[in-house]
Amino acid sequence: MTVNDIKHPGLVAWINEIKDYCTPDSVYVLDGSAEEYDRLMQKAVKAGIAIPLNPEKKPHSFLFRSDPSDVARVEKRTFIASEKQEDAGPTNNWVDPAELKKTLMGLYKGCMKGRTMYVIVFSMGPVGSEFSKIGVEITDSEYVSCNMDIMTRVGKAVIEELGTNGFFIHCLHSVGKPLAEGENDNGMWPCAPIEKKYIAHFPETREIWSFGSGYGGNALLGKKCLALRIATVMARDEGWLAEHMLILKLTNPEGKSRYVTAAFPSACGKTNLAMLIPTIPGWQVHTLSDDIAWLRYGKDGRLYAMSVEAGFFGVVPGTSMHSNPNAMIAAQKNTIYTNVALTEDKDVWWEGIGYDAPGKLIDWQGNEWVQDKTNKDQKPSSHPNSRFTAPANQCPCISDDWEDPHGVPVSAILFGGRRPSTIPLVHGARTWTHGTFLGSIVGSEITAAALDAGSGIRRDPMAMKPFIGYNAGDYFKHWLNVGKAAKDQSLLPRIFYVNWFRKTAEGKWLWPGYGDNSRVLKWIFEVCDGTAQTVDTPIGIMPTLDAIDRPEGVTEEDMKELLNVDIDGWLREVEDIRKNHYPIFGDKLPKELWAQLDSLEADLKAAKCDCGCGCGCCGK
Ligand code: TSX
Ligand code: MN
Repeated sequence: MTVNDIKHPGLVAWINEIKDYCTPDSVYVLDGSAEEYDRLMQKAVKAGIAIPLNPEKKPHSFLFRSDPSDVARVEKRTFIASEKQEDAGPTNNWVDPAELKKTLMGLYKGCMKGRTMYVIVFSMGPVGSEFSKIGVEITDSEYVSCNMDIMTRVGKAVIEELGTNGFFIHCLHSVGKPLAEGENDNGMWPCAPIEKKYIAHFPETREIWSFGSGYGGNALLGKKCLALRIATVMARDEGWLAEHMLILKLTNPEGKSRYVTAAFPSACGKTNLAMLIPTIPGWQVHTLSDDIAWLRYGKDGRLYAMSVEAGFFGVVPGTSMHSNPNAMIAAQKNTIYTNVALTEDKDVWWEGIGYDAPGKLIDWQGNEWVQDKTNKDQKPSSHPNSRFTAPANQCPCISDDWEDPHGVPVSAILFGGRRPSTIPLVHGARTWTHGTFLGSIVGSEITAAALDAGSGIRRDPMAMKPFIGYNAGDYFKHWLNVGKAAKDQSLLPRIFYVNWFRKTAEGKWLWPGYGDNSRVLKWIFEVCDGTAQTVDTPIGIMPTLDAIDRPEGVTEEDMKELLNVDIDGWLREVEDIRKNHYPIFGDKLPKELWAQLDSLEADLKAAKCDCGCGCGCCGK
């Protein structure tokens, strides 16, 4: 399509403005068709940056290898350029918007020379849903265009939905590598050096300007930039929640379903949980989202979650027919692989795929690579942040209602992190405010390599620390406000804190995880039904010792450990939150959360109190 096919004068004017400034060789508007995808992909193949995979192994799939400087989101080059610094808050890099625009205008001038400028009109959420948001990404990257085609709804239907004066979020992107006359990428992933990379957000004007990176969340602007950072700001203003959450449907043997959302920091297996295969007979899990959920109240007063993406951009290493067969099948065809190893017969391979490397490989940097199992320090063949981009509808366990324009009513919200000690397998909040407190303290242990002076826990509130587009203290306040806005508190989702990652003192996993997590989901389902066996503890509600069926290999002693309330451990936790975590947010930290911390501490001390009356007054 061309600009002439667009009937939205505001959009046409913006396209022309960017074209005149960035001076691409041509302008092309995506219609979202399959032929178009193939054409763009062929262009990338011709430029030597995409490799077609063996159609007998991975039909209609391609491998890209990025530049080693461009392999992940770069938080230190990510900016929230709000008018006031306070509105970016303590968790974001702030720059004055006028100053940042000036800097970026310097970089954007002529930056698309020698390239095609693509106009991607996309919808986050099903086309036509009143809760969806339309964005327009202008980019000079075929890789970005093809990934956006999979990850979002793109093209004609969205352009129609936008009409002649619909609102859209302006998303400008360039890889920052203009080409000389007759030059092409010639096998080199285009990007700019790190100090010229900018992932800039202008929350007041709902704009995203990204420069210099072609990778993932830096460049596929619908995902982290729009559906989280800009959407959190819109959600605050409009009274809803944009969250880093998977959505799953849990069905019991009687056929009754409940919807669960879950937010975990990275490397906790969100995609695996979203696509879990229960080990308990008769229970089923279906997937609606593995990464992002937008939540708002329905007319019936319940909180509804809508899936906003159309694909999965999943971490590859560790994905196997054992850990996540549904993801393996989803990524078997029509998939873009980035930074994994290539086999001699043009299939892909990676660490943790579940079988040995077949012969000589080409690693993610393009070098020959032969597996050496005697060398523990061998560099991996696939980058640890290598990815698959696969259409959601290829997932065998995709939920039939994943595109419901109203979303689905949520029964439970899960928070979790990687915590080898202290945090039990599962505990539940008593109220929405208590649940907001649990979300605010989420964190994972820091691996030895990153251990600094701190407590050894990296806090990542609601798994949203890098994705809150405004002041994180105000974000907590907004969470509390959403709870208060419920027309009936009993209709609110129940909030839980789960921890699949408990270890013994000897470092052995206490819980088998994966499909056996369905046992925890079952208890949560029963809590929502009001039929679960629960006990009240100082930290919230918990299962009784026999409320959760033990998986094979988990002894009663293990279960006691998994469900133990470690009073001293929790008191250390309280201290860490009080000294190291909550002060980060200063005056913006809502009083209600400080009060939650105080009452948790009091309840823990009362439980420790051995004067016999349980009052905590003896101060022991
Ligand atoms: O995704 C994981 N989940 C959630 C699954 C639905 N992982 C992988 C995390 C990195 C992405 C897990 N790892 C989980 C888990 O529940 N649990 C663990 C830890 C663990 C690893 C191996 C074993 C047990 C626990 N067992 C053996 O190795 C035999
Ligand atoms: Mn994510």
